Amino acid sequence: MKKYVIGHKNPDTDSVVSSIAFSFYLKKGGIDAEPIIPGKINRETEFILKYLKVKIPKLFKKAPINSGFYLVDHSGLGRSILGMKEDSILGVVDHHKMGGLNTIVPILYRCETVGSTSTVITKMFKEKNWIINKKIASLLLSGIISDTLNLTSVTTTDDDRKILRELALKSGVDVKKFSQQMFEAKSDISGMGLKKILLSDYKEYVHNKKKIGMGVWETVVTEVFNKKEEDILKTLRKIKIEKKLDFLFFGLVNIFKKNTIFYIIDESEFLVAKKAFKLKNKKLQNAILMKGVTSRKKQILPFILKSI
Ligand SMILES: [Mn+2]
Repeated sequence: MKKYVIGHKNPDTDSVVSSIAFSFYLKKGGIDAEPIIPGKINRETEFILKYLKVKIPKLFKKAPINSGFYLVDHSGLGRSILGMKEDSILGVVDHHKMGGLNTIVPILYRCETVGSTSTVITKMFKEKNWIINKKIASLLLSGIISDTLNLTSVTTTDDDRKILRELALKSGVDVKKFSQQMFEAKSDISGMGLKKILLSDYKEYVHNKKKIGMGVWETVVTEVFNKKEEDILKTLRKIKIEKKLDFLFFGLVNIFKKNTIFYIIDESEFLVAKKAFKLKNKKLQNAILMKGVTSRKKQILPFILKSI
């Protein structure tokens, strides 16, 4: 049986570099598993792979049949590639809330409350006393920088800080300079339509039988969105209908200023957000500035789900 390592849909840097690094880890343990991606990589990941001269994993639109899968950076079918089946999952390495996986046999399941899957994978290498080569160290370092916004997100733990330091020594990468270049690459929207931006880092959740969509766009340049509020709201309302959602939210995250503009498209979303974030306004506000908020996973999603 052919084996693969795969991250979540709308792949971000952590999910792509984790796939590559974990396949390397498995190989050390005698398991052949090819890293693949379930969608096109974003511009940050593109910059990293090009810079490190690492080839982009093969893209699949649907899970290849008669295969086994190691899921990284996600754990449930909802976040996984189309056609994924529970009984073809061989293992999970993750740092998200549980994705509702139900397997028929015991599988490798490693989930930790750290800032990135790359952190978990580095720990797994260390536990085995396996040497991490320069290239893999650079990839894992990129995953930590990307997910924790260079250790500034509230999701950052002491493990992330310690491991990033170790990986920087191993790889020889100048973290400050490299992260700056990563964030600039991530912020490049040239040639991208608004809809593509809104759906670039988009996730769906089912909670209390409601279907919730939530996208974020992490950037160092928010000015280009300043006069686009109406367009953003209009496009989001279209997406909500297209995807048959009960609620749709979008957050524009400013990596340097450490804040998020949270877009609220209609009354129903406003009611949820009002309760979630204890907003004082009685009347619908279409965009709220959330200071100090940069993490969907920890600072937005749990409150929205609770409120729903
Ligand atoms: Mn991640």
